[in-house]
Amino acid sequence: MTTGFPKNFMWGGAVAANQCEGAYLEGGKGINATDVLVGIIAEGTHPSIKWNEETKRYEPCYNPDKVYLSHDAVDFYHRYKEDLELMAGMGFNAFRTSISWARIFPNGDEVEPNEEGLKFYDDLFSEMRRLGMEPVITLSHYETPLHLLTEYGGWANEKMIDFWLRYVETVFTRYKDLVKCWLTFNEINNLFRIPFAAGAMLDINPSDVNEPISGLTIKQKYQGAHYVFVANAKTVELCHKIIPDAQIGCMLSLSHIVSYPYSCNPEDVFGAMQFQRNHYLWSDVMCRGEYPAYIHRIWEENNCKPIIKEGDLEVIKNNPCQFIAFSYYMSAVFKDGVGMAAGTGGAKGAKNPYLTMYSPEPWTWPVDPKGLRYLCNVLTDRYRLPLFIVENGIGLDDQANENGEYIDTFRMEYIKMHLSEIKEAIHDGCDIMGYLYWGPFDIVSAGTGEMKKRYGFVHIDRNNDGTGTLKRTKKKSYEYYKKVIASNGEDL
Ligand code: P53
Repeated sequence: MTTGFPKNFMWGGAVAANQCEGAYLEGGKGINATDVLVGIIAEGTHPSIKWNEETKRYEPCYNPDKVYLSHDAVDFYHRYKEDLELMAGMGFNAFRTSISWARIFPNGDEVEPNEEGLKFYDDLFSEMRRLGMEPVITLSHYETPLHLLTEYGGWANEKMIDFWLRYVETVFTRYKDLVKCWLTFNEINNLFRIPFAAGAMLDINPSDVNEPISGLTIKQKYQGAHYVFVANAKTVELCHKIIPDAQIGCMLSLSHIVSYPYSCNPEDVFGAMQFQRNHYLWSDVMCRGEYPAYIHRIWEENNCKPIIKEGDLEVIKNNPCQFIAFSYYMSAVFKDGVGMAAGTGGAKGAKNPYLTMYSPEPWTWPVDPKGLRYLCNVLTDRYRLPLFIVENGIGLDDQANENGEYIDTFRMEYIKMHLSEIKEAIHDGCDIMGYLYWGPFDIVSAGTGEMKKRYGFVHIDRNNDGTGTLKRTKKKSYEYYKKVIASNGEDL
């Protein structure tokens, strides 16, 4: 029985290329899906694209009244050495970021990769290693080249599998000595909810050109999901072939699994289970290697069974993920007849009377540390696989006091409460690989596209209107997290 954090526990933080790098047109990079969004939830169904009657294609068309903060973000592209030094100062032994696919294949369908993009990540990953951090690399964090959506319809099209595998083979081969821990698709269980970004899908023959996403049918979405499952399995296979000593996992947004029945009314209990299954589906397929029993009725009743080619199920069966990486921010409740959404942009639906809503309006969400222990336990019961918490954190509107200090007390409390429950989960028998705090330096919010909603231990001077010096300043939580890591989680 293990009590306390294991010796080889991975301590660190996580970001995504599109939320921190900026330099969105530098180094030969192409436009990707998130470049034409202000925020994923805020603008999810209205990307900044316009239909061109002549070419019969969508093209980027930025709204002059909006600020696309991700285009410059916090300039990690040029300042990563300074930022990684700061992270090393807290004792990080792991750091998660993503490769922006459009830096490697700007349009996604080229045969030859962009050397400048490859070189950037060579330098970045080498710097992480030099500082003693294990690179944990997400292959796709909402960064699909836009051209693959506008030209092919993205994952609604089977051709995506080959474009994806060319990209994956390129980066596995290039970074095989530097990167030994890979994540496939970030929060892929958001594909249905956020089809443009998380699903990288677009209707290329729209009936209404002003609604490029809402035209997607449920059938197209399940077909896209199937292509993603095949691609995921083939990625796992390639990883084992090219980097035999690497580990590869799936990545899911699992606040959703912690959707408690609102009451003991069987309608609430059964409804909560059905809701959770929308999210379990992804790990059931990617980790157990087969479609679960409950999917067949869903396919039949919604007439949305995907075309499954000969050999697909075998590939999926033979190449399960080795661990489950996930994000966890909050919990939710399922009440029969009440719509719900657990989201970092602000929780909707029935409220849990036992939990307090934290973080400022409009992003309030119910903080639920014990929900994380619950989640680790249900995942362990269901899969018996190692778990990797690769996102957890709190977005606050941090303001400097009169001395220019950021005293982010609630962030420290939030971390302490969650780490205490992780410790309990380890004691319960869960195999937990590590804890990566989300946004260890301030970055652009994925959900709402703001800078104002900050997660960092390091403040970065950039504002919602795009102004700011980009100066980096440690907050109080910086010293706290440093102490936690130095004590291997004993001193919370
Ligand atoms: P922010 C919702 C929408 C988009 C991304 O979220 C999300 C979620 C939560 O399920 O998930 C992750 O920035 C995501 C990160 C993101 C983080 O949540 O909206 O993987 O990219 O930044 C926090 O506050």
